Amino acid sequence: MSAMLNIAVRAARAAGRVTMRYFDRIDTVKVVSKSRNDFVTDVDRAAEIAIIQELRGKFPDHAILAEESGSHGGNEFEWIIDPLDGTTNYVHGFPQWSVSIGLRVRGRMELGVVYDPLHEELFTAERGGGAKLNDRRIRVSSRRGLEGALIGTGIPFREQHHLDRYLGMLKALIQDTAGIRRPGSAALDFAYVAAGRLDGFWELGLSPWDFAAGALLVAEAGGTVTDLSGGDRFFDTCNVVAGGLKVHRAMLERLRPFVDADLPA
Ligand code: 2AM
Ligand code: CA
Repeated sequence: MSAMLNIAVRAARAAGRVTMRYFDRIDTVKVVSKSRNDFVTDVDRAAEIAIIQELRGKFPDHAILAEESGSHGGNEFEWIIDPLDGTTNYVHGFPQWSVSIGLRVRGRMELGVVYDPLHEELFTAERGGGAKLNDRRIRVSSRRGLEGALIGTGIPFREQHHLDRYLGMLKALIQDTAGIRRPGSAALDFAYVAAGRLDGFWELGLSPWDFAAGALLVAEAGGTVTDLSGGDRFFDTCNVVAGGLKVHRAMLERLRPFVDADLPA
């Protein structure tokens, strides 16, 4: 493991300790609404501080983009951080949430860590080095199409002007697959695609910290990650489709009829 990945893992574990400390006494945690259906707690903030302290201590010149504290300027090395992905699950005691840390250098993802402290699962990837779960190599599923596929997604929760369009997509994929899951932590959904637990995943209107690390995990596990048109502009559109090559291709085909000028790819 490279020294940088090592430090990212240490930062993720520090955040994991913060989240675990409060998970079995959630009733003591104050929940604040950032916007409609978008929540933050002191746990999110404390976990983010733990990550930034760890990274800033080693890399004082690097830039940071973090969900709760925004953008901290720096050089061309940019850490993209979600200290607690799946806060809604977390505050309900629903055991599906994670810590996500990615490093982007001159616009290209170089490393990614998604950590699920509750299940003690650490997903890591470095560009060119493959993807791992707790130090064992993982690969996307080799399924050859949508038949029998298990697909993850996220239901639009904040802005719902694309809801009908999303429901059309959902219907198309429900009809052709073995099932759809909406676990609630996008970062972890990408990690599950990387590990072959989900054959594919799509969601509209994500934020970069939801997918930065996860997208690299999928790519390094042999999968494909694109925007809705099959291009690589998902950091701009924040609409993301991921999966093994064949499942991904079939998903794009089913989603295409719902993409037009109103919904950028
Ligand atoms: P968050 O907990 O870090 O905000 C995908 O649905 C992503 O949207 C999740 O990873 C989650 O990340 C975010 N999200 C924010 N509010 C949500 C909500 N009310 N329901 C589902 N997801 C939400
Ligand atoms: Ca978050």
